[in-house]
Amino acid sequence: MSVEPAVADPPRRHSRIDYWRIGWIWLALTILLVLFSIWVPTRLMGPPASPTMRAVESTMRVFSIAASPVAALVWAVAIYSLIRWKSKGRPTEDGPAVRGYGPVTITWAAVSTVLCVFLLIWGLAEMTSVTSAAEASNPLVVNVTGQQWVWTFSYPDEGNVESDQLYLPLNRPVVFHVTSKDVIHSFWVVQMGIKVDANPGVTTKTSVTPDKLGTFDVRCAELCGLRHADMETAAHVVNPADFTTWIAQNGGHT
Ligand SMILES: [Cu+2]
Repeated sequence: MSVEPAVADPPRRHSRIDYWRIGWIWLALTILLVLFSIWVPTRLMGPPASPTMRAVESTMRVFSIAASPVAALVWAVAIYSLIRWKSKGRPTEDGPAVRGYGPVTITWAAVSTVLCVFLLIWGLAEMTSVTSAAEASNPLVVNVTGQQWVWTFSYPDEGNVESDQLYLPLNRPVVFHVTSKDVIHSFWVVQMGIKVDANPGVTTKTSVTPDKLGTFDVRCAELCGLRHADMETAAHVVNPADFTTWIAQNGGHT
């Protein structure tokens, strides 16, 4: 019985990692992502139509900015590695192994902790202010019912007027009582910054004070079947006098 001679591994060329280059890529990406965070995400939903939406936008902006250097670091290492160790054909060796290094681990854990605590405190404070602002006295109650694939709104304190478009008076707090007739939907008034699940057999609540005249988007934000994408309607914010007129025209009273 013959023993195969052991084949020695080819000598490894341990290429050095150029930390400065990674640093420059990180810095450039961080700047790009911060600029993106400031200008892009909040503009995708149109001008805000409530204090809630303004609070949501500032939270989106702050969270995106805080996440930018972290995302940029991951991308910088990935981009550097792709370029530095790119291989044509079958690779014959791996890149240099990165093993545990105390200071990096400690820095990483400390920065993550500070970021998480900051986001938690900011998030809780914003959530509290948005909720308390919307729970003002004398709110208009609107019952919202989702079903495949339409929204129905009714006004229980105004003679149960019913409509497939949402009408709201300017600057009056509104409380939405949301439910569904079939599957789970999600009631989303885009430019007002409110979104809540519509569950069959359950009533969920959300509230907002619209502070801008105009027509805004109501959408379903939960995949609910074939025509989910068409499940949208309009929210009209009108002057209080016009709202009273609209209620009266539809057989109700304020
Ligand atoms: Cu849907």
